[in-house]
Amino acid sequence: LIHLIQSIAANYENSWANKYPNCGGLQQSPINLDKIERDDNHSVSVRFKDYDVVPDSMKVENKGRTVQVTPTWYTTIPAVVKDGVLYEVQQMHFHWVYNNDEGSEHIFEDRKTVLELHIVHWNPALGDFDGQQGEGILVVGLLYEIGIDDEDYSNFLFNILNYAYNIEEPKSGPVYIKPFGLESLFYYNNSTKFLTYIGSLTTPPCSEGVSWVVLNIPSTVNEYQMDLFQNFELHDGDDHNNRPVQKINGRKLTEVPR
Ligand code: 1SD
Ligand code: ZN
Repeated sequence: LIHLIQSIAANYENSWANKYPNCGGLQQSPINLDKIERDDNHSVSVRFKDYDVVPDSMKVENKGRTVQVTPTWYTTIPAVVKDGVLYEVQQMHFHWVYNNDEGSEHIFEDRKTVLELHIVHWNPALGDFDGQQGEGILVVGLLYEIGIDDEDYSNFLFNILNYAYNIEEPKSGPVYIKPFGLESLFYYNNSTKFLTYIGSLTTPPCSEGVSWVVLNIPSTVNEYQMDLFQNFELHDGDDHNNRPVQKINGRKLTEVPR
């Protein structure tokens, strides 16, 4: 029985396409960012707007499939402007695994890193966000690798993980944490480029038309923080919440200087 449960957990993403046809589509995420052809003929502009505005509240929940942080701003909502289109921050969440160091979703420079943060944005001109629309969603992806510098202890992950023990169970929370401006996510990150391509949500219904903006250099998480992530339990005893890389099918990536 244990084997059966383990194999169901290990294969949970394989059957998505039966129920959610998009998951078998041609523009899926994540991908191996090394293998996608660079498009040098077109340029893309990416600008972060009001990322320094501190939220009025910040809620953290174990959603069963991930740990999600939902900030609320009463007045100014931070956004990403891509090619003149505004996408406002909705929530952020993480992807990781329990048994090894390959918890990220995207592959870059030949490897998966230990953790990947997604900051999900929505274009409000298209109506209300229901979390499932592909077109109109922009996700900023930030990879984390294990690092040992002291700075780690002052970074935002520490804020989020401070109350981790309250939300270890799947579908638990929320806890409210001390709000921080999202700009601080990038304080110790030396990325020089944004890697942009069109893909999908990495969870069902895998809607396509999602704009991905991935930073080209990982941030760091320390072992202690990563242990706290690995104490969060996922639903159905899942041992990971990261999807394998998907076929590129002729898509191209545009590099944008940061
Ligand atoms: O996995 C998340 C999912 O939880 C939800 O946040 C969705 C947006 O509504 O986005 C996907 S993902 O593609 O950002 N991983
Ligand atoms: Zn995600």
